[in-house]
Amino acid sequence: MRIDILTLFPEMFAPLKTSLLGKAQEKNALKINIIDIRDFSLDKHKKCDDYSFGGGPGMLMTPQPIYDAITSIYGYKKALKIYMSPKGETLNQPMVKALAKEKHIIILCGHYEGIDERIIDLVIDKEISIGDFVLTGGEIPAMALVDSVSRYIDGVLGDIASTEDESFSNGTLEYPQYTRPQTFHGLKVPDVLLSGNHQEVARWRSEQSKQITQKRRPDLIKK
Ligand code: 4FV
Repeated sequence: MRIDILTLFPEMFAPLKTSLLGKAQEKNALKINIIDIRDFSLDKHKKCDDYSFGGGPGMLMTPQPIYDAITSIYGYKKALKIYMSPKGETLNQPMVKALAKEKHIIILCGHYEGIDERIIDLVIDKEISIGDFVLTGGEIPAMALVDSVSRYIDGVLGDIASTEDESFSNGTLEYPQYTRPQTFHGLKVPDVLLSGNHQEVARWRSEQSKQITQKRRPDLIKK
């Protein structure tokens, strides 16, 4: 998969160069390209924001630098063009799984009060939100989307099976997990997990998932 990210703050994306995502890029399992929108501003001072027509607090990102940046990307017409916004569809695991099937994704990060609406009319296919709260910019939401989607790309996770038996993989929350030592501060690992009886372990885990999901997220069970 190829991912192009448009931002006024390219330095914020260092996290994507570390750990699993960093390694995946080194072995070309994933191509992430960060584009500085300011490079496309035709303003003599490279200005990329201005006041809102009709008044109101804060600044808005101007359309020209964004439009020229997006349309400068090779294949942008065929790519899925996403704007991270609190007004978008809320990201969840089924959506992440669907996005992972895309060949080319372009993500636009807003900042300040947001962007000129005409960019959404002209070049955006989908608005996505990471939750009902407001951030200072779309950069952290974009990283959350890239990280979650990348887990479904071959060559990113050590074992793609990790995506099969985890929270939300089957609409429930994940069961508790333990590793060595068997006793920690007096707390013992449940005996069933030390029994070697895989059937019993699977039954215990499924029962735990049901109970935890019922207690913490009954909405998932209804769904
Ligand atoms: C956001 C969210 C979000 C709104 C104005 C950036 C901010 C500022 N994006 N899910 N929640 N964006 O709060 O995606 O430009």
